[in-house]
Amino acid sequence: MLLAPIIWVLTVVIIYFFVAKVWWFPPPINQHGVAYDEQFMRTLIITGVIFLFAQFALGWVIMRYRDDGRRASYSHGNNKLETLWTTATAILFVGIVLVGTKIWVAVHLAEPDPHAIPIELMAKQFAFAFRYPGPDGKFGATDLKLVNDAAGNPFGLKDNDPAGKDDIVSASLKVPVGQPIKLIMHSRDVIHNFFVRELRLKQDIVPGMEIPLYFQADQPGIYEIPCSELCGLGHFQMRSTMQVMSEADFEKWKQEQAANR
Ligand SMILES: [Cu+2]
Repeated sequence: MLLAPIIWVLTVVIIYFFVAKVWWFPPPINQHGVAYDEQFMRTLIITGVIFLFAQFALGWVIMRYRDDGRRASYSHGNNKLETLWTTATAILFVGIVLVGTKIWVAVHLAEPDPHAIPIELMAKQFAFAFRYPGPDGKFGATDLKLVNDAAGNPFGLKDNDPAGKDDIVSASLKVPVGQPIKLIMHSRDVIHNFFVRELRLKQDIVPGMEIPLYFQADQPGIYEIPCSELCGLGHFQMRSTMQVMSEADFEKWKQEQAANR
């Protein structure tokens, strides 16, 4: 008898935490993030309403059919009802997926912007490194044998390549606000993952592959980049930051970095 009201109260408490947004994401900082959140809310409302009805029905069944001395009766079930709710669920969930796929496609399969600013990312146990082509706009050649973290050369830049002379290597990601970015991702050892909550983006970085990720950040600030693939003992401390800065600050930062080389 008590189980039914416990289930109902728990249901209401759980729904309250979602409606009041007690634990919620940080606000999105681009158009993709807004679209992503809208899709998340649509899914949450649909599944939330079903959850509410299912839990109240569960409590009602517990109350209605509790042991009160009556003889139990056997039921074969109802094929019509089974077919109905299975079909309705299938249509609903495939529908949600189809709507959501559009948002995924816009990030991962859309025509890339040819003017996107290229930035290289090298992930390794347990750090991220970023490389900018410098004022000449060209990435210098690299050689795996030259990779040397202690000497500040995580990419293995070749000293004798003039295109690499002005390359900028940074432990944190700096991007100009409102500009399309092309992040070219590599891993030196195991699978890592690039994740920025505020961008609503998450992409695995797979060794042996060059994975491009296009995005844009429209809100200046500093955002965390935690590695989101369990990549070894030091995984918990593998993180960097993304600083979204004004165009002028970004140019100034690049010049300073180039001057320090
Ligand atoms: Cu990692």
